[in-house]
Amino acid sequence: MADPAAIRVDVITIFPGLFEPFVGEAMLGIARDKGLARIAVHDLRDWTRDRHRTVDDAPYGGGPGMVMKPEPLVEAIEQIAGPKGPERRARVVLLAPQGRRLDQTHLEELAREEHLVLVCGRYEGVDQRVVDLAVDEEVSIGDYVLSGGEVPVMVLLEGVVRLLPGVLGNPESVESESFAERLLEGPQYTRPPEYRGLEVPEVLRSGHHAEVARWRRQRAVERTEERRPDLRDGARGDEER
Ligand code: 9D3
Repeated sequence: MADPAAIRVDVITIFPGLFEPFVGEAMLGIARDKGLARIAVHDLRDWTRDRHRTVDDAPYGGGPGMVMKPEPLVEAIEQIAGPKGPERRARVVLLAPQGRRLDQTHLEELAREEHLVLVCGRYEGVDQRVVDLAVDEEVSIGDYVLSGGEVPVMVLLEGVVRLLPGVLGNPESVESESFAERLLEGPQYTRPPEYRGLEVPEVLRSGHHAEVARWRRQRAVERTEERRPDLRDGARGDEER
């Protein structure tokens, strides 16, 4: 049952409870039940030694908020992933606003790893020595401000798990994605054919497969042009700037 090729994922967080319903959810639950992914969530406070289980402290140089202190994080990461260096078999990813922006290509790369360790930052950030000593890469999910790395880890995890071979029933829906990256999906309809005066376009009900394909293509190009001209420009990896 337990596929030896199964990806192993460890999450380090001060809010392990947030992940409980999430990892049991549809796709992640299926991946786990099928033995395709082994997901463990760890409470960072288990690596503290003081009575108050302290994980943060005031920033050197002053400023607002708190910074995650280095000892619990470095010790947790090293225990789970081993020391940083060529011997390490795991890829340690810190979710942080200053990280590289996540995209589909990056998810595909992460889905090929045998072991991911996903570290959730909180407060104003983590002590730089954690990054220097124990983290392999920093990843952001986009240019907007959240309160911590927990939701970004869930985004990354869901994006990775659905790419694992055997998770989705139809590999076709994964395959069409390199295409989908460059073109937004056009409008979609299901029954009834008329709803509150709004009709499903005639061509979709016509049964002319070639015409349907042409119509869908046109709507997709139109919508991409309007909403995401950056996708048409192609040039992956150097969007904006
Ligand atoms: C005022 C400077 N802020 C950095 C842009 C401080 C700051 C904001 C938000 C520090 C930490 C956070 C918490 N966010 C994350 O940990 C985070 C995040 C995000 O906020 N947006 C997109 N991706 C990510 S990944 C981790």
